[in-house]
Amino acid sequence: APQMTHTAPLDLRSRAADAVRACGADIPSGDDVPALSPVDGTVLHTLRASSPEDVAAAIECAQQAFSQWRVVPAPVRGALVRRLGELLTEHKDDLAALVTIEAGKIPSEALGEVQEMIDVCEFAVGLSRQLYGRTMPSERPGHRLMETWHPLGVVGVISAFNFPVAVWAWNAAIAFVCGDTVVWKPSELTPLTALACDALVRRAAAESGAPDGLHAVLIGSGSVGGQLVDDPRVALVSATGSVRMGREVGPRVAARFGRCLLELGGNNAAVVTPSADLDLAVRGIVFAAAGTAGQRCTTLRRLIVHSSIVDTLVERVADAYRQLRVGDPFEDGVLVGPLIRERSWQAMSAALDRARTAGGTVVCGGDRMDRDGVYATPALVRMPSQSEVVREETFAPILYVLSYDTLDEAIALHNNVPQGLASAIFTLDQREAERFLAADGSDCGIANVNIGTSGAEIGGAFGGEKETGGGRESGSDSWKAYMRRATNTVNYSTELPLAQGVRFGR
Ligand code: UN1
Repeated sequence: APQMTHTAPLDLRSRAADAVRACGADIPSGDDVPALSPVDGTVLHTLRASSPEDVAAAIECAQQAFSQWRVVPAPVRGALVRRLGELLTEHKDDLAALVTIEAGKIPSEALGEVQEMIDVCEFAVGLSRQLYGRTMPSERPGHRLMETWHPLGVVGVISAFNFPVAVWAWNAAIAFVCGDTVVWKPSELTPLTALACDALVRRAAAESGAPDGLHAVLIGSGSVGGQLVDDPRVALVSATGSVRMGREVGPRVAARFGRCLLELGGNNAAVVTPSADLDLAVRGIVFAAAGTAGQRCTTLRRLIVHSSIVDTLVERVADAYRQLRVGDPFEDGVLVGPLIRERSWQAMSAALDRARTAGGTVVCGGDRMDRDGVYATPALVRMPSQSEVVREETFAPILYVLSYDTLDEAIALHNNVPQGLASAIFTLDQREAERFLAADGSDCGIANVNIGTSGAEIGGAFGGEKETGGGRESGSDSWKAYMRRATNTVNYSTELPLAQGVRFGR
C-alpha cells in the first residue's frame, strides 16, 4: 500500500478533483495507485488499478467497436475528432491545471500542451478527407492499379508522464480518423489527467454518434501495459518512454507480428557556430535545456560550441540560468517546476558526480532545494570530452557543454550518441546550416536551424532514429502507421494478360 507521508493541502487535492469532475470523469477509488503531485509530493487520490480482466475487457470492447467504426466514412469519423477538439478547448483550463498538478509543468507550458491536443484534432479533422492512396499506371491494357488505405484495428497507446496528454492526442486523434479504436495506458504518475481526457472522448463519441467502447483508459504500471503489448488483438502498439521500455516492447510486439511505433529517449544537441546570433541562441538554449525542468524527450542536453565563442556563450547561459526562478509552478514568474519524483534527483546527482569524475566542471546549478517536492536548479556543466555520462540520457535538467574547432568535428560529436531524436544548429552561415540538414549532417529525426531542439509543432512528423526507436507520430504522413495499405489491380478488359509478359498455356 502507498505511504501517505503528508496530508495533501486541500487546495491541490480539491483543485484536481474539481477539474476531473468538470471534465465529466469519475475517479475509480481503490488502494493500488497513488496519484501524487510533484508540486509538493503529496497524495491527491488513490486509485484502483485495472485488473487483467479489465484490460482484456477493454481490448474486447475496442475490438467490437472497431468492426463498426471502420465502416463509418472517414469524413464522418472526423466529426468525433472535431467535437473532441471543441471539448478540449472548452476544458482547456481544467486540463492544464491537471497537467500542472500531476506533471509539475508551469501553467504556460501546461496550456501549450492542451493546445497541442487541440491542434492535432484540427489536423486530424482535415486529414479525414485526405487519406490519399495513389493510382499507378498499369503495364497491362484495360487494367487499373491503385492502393487503398484501410483502418488497422485496436491501437494500444502507452504514454509517459512528461507529456501526459499531448502524446496521447497525437495518437488518438489520428487513430480515430483512420478508423481505429484506442486503448490507452497512461503513465501511472498522471492518471487523473488521463481519466479527464477519457471522459471527454466518451462525451464526444456519444454526441457525434460514434460507437461505445472506441476508447478506454487503463490505470496501472508496466504489467498493464505488458498485457496490451502481448495481446494479438492490439494491431499497433504506440509507445513513448525510455529506451529500456522500448527494448522490451519492440521484440514482444514483433514476436506476434504486431506493429510497433516507438518514441524513446533523446540526447539532443545544438551546435553553435562562430556566426551565430548569440542573443537568440541563448534564449533558444535556455528554453530547450531548462524548460519543463529538463524533462522533455526533446530537451537540449548537449551544447557543441566553437572554441572561439565557448567561454562567452557559457558565461551568458550561466547568467540566464542564475536568473531562472525554480519553484512551485503555480507561482508567478516561476519558469522551472519540480522533477517528477525522488528517483529523478538521484539520477541527476549521480550523473553530476560522474561528470565531475570525468573531468567536468559544474558552472552553475545542480543543487537540490530544501522544500517539499523535488526541486533542483538546472545544471550547466563543461566537459573536456563526450564521456560516457554525456552519451546517456538523464531525464533531468543537465546541459553539458563541449567545444569544437571544425564543423566536421562538431557533426561527428553530435552524431556520436546512441539516440537520434532532436537537433539544432545556431548559425547565420547558410553553408553551415545546409550542411547540418544534409545527408551527412545531423542524423536525427528532427533537425532545426536557429531554434532549440524542443517545442515542435504538430504539423511535422515527430520522432527519431537509432535508439529513439524510428517511429513517427503526429503530422505529415504519420497517419500511414495507423492504417493498412491494400494494393488493388482491377481488370476491366475482356482479356487476361499476365504481368511481366508471362504466358501460361494458350
Ligand atoms: C515528448 O517529450 O515526449 O517537441 C514530446 C516538443 C513537444 C513534444 C515533446 N511538442 O518538445
